[in-house]
Amino acid sequence: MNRGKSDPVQHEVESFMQGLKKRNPHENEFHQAVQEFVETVMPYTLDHQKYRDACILERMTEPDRIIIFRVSWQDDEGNIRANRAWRVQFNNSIGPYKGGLRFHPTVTQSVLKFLGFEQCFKNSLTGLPMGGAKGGSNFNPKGKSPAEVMRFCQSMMVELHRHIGEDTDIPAGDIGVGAREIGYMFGMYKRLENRFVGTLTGKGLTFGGSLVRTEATGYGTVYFTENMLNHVGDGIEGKTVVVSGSGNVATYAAEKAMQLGAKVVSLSDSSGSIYDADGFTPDKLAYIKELKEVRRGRVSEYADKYGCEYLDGKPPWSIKCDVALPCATQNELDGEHAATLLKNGCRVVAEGANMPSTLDAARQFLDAKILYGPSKAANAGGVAVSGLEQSQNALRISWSKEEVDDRLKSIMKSIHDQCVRQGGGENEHVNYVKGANVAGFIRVADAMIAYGVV
Ligand code: NDP
Ligand code: 2IT
Repeated sequence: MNRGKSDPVQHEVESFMQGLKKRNPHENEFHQAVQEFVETVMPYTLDHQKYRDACILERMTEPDRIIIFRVSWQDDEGNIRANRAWRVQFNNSIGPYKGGLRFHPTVTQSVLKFLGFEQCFKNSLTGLPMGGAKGGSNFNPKGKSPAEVMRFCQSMMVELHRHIGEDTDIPAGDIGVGAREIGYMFGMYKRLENRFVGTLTGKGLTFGGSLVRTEATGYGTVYFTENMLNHVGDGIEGKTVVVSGSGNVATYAAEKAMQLGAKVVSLSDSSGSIYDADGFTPDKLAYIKELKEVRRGRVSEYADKYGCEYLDGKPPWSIKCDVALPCATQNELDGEHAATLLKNGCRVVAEGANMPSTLDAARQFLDAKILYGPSKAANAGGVAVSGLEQSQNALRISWSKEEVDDRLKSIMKSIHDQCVRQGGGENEHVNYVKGANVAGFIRVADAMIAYGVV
């Protein structure tokens, strides 16, 4: 990063990106994810000729396949509706395809390709045998009745079921897809296949779900944050934490940070942010979970009820904090937000969401040498426990909460240590972006080389 024009690495990155943009026009999110990746991995491949000889970066940025299909369904008034859905099966070199499904009006092929691409390296970092995939639809669940959501999920599965399987591709949740939607989709999958197998993860506890999967992404992000702080002789206890989002990842990140003694002062949704200077309590957090998950309301209702500050239409990055945990969506934190966070003394950023920081924001965090945990590493806890759910399903057993939580902690520690190995030395400042990208890359790339030209 920040290299001059004459730098051979910069030259390689630019010419690689030129080709990628030409092959994938208008896919800005995909370009962004690949740019961030190749900036750190290109130098490694220049030092290790075998990856260049095998054309690994060119092959790795081309998905194995993309399935695109129509989902027709009927709303409560009897109107016929049609949405578009995708499954991007990106790379299965180290295990069956694995990754979430997102239901949101902003879903496009570019968004799902960036998510599927990053998933390959995130899954690799977990050390579990999982390839990378992502899917979803531009269906907007907001304002839909439960019956409409059910009909959409069932119609989606009527097509999706032929492309997935417990040893082929195992979807899970993401934005707009939680326990309710996984239940509807698994019910239709089981009916169509007449088999009870763990082809989806994030299932309910009575039908093959794993304890701690619901909490795993948010908890994992905070375990990773604690690992980064411990590495420099510090800890999250007593720190002021700002969290964005108020969905699955955000609420459990807030919960774990509070359990470890931090003061969490904000959460947000797509309409605005709440700033509770006193900090949340378990009761206040329970109110937010019920508000967002059951009543599907807005966080502004919290501000009304508890009389705290509400930042209408704004993200929470202007709030003074030690630790920022972006847990809502991609590009929610731009260069201006990053400058404000740094100016206000924020020294730790860990990404619960996927690619929440723009390239400009990420560069500022790297230049300022703060503890910056990128999404591939920091939010891998969710898919890691999905992998553990698959193992439990295959063995037809269920592990206890403690057993799963201990495994989650040790996976997050191992991801942290891989980042330290590849992104710095024991006593140096760690570049976690470089560490996560290179460590994730090596496992996938070496498997691809072992297979020859396929
Ligand atoms: P949820 O649907 O549970 O919650 C999403 C939250 O983000 C909501 O508060 C939503 O607000 C907010 N949000 C969504 N889109 C926008 C937007 N365009 N602008 C501002 N806020 C927005 O999703 P999750 O918590 O599961 O996912 C959050 C992030 O974490 C995503 O980036 C996802 O890819 C990532 N992630 C999720 C994992 C999982 O296991 N679920 C695993 C790893 C990463 P509103 O209510 O207004 O829509
Ligand atoms: O982005 C992600 O890692 C997820 N949405 C979770 C994927 C999974 O398969 O559990």
